[in-house]
Amino acid sequence: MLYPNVEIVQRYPGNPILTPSDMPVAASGIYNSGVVRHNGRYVMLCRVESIDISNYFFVATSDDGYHFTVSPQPIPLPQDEAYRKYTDEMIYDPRITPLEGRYYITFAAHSSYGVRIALMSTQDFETFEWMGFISEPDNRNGVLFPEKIEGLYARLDRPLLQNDQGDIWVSYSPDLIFWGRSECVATHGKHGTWHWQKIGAGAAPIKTDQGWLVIFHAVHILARYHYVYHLGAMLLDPENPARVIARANAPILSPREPYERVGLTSNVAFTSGAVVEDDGEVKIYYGGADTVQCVATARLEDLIRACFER
Ligand code: BMA
Repeated sequence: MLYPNVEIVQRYPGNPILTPSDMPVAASGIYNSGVVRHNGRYVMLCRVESIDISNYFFVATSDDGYHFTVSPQPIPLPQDEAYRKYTDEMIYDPRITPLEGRYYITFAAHSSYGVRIALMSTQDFETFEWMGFISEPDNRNGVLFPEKIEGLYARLDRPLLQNDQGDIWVSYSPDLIFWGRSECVATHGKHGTWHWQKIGAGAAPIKTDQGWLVIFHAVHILARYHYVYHLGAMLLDPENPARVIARANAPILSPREPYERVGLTSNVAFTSGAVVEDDGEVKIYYGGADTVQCVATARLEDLIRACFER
């Protein structure tokens, strides 16, 4: 099918907005960051990979959502054996959900046991409460909904299938620790499509009058080995997020600019944060090529329309 040559999502001309050289430490890459608005400012939680390939989360703040200042020290994380056991290879893809007056941060924790979803919370991005691991292996791309649904907390996640494939699922919890009633929400596409290999939710689902808007990443494989990460959009039923109301048939953004195409991993646009402004503009934060942090904007109504028309 042919689509009109119209950009629904527009890249910020000043991209990338953060690079390894903006970091207070020697870094090889800044990956996909979670972003929220807090006390009138933008707060970003950046995954920074140090030159010795260890991972840290740094807070960065901004008045306008484009120019960020990175804190000199990474945020404190637990140091005990129970934490280290499941995180000793990598921590990554922090996503932030404002919920009941706190910010809940989900991230992927990688170890020889596989990858699990970890949870912590904060009120001020200065002190953090560690809440534990909330999935078995192999599951990641976990993100909480910003409110309870039918009396329960809800999250999207992405259990891994064989051959590194994966679909988006939803689970529910009475207390954010014990999760169940899991259902598959959306599957990866047929062989040969842009979402053929795997899909995973990005920023916290955005509540709209047409349902939950989910901006997700989707992967296809090029020339047998090369993964290409696109951004897509779908709308979920407000009361039953296991039901997809509409899903865009084509990506809303694909790697095109040099900062998305060339880096530690080529051809990656991967989102884990979005901010909706009062005037209906959505700032979509995404990592470029596993090396730099970027931002793009879209109109909320265009993203919703893309779910039905694109
Ligand atoms: C995914 C995650 C992301 C990364 C992407 C592309 O599996 O690890 O952090 O950006 O791969 O390498």
